[in-house]
Amino acid sequence: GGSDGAKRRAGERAAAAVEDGDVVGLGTGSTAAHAIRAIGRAVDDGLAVRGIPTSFQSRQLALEVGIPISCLEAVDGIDLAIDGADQIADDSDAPGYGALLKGGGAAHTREKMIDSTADRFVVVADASKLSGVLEKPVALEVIPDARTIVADEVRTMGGEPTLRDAAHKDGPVVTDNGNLVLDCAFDEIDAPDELATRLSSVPGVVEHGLFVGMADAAYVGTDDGLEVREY
Ligand code: DER
Repeated sequence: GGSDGAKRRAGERAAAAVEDGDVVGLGTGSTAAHAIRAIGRAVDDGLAVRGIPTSFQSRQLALEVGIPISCLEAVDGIDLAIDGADQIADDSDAPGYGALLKGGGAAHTREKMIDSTADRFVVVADASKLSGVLEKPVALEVIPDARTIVADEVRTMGGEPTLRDAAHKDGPVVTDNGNLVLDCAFDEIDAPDELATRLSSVPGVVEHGLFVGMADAAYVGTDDGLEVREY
């Protein structure tokens, strides 16, 4: 969903904040891709940066557009991470304001590693991602053998787990880390921090898609402009 123009405005606004010498976390998905392409153009114009990809897809795109890439072990921290989201909690009166649901691209494990360690993490999205409360399914990356015990545990928590099927491959989606994805519907998530803590403690769960208290800002593309949120 969301217009490509809105996604492009969001991605390019985030890319404009990249400074010479920065180590930049390169997010996954179609909105972050606009930021990656814009950074590639800045590199062509002489900007010196190193990119840390969050997925095979973002690494492939970074190579395509000429961003020098590195890895977490080879850098001393990340200055700015730019990443997309599937939903952004946008009720400024709610405790979960600025919480994100991520994982639509099954890349949230590496995304969270990089987004969480960055000095500044900005989300790029179109306005369709804004929601008063997070209410989309929570993506869990799970160890393949653990999918049934994790699904059972999710059900006891009131969630409804669904193994994510691949679109162009028989069988389930397999992540960059060789694991499976359970999409867990919890209806409205009024206390994202509590659910995040509970999901993290389930044996067999590698990572969940709740990013609570992590985003420093959001650049949200609208039909005719851009909205900025600072958290
Ligand atoms: O997987 C993710 O969390 C991605 O950021 C992704 O879901 C956002 O995708 P989009 O920018 O293509 O909507």
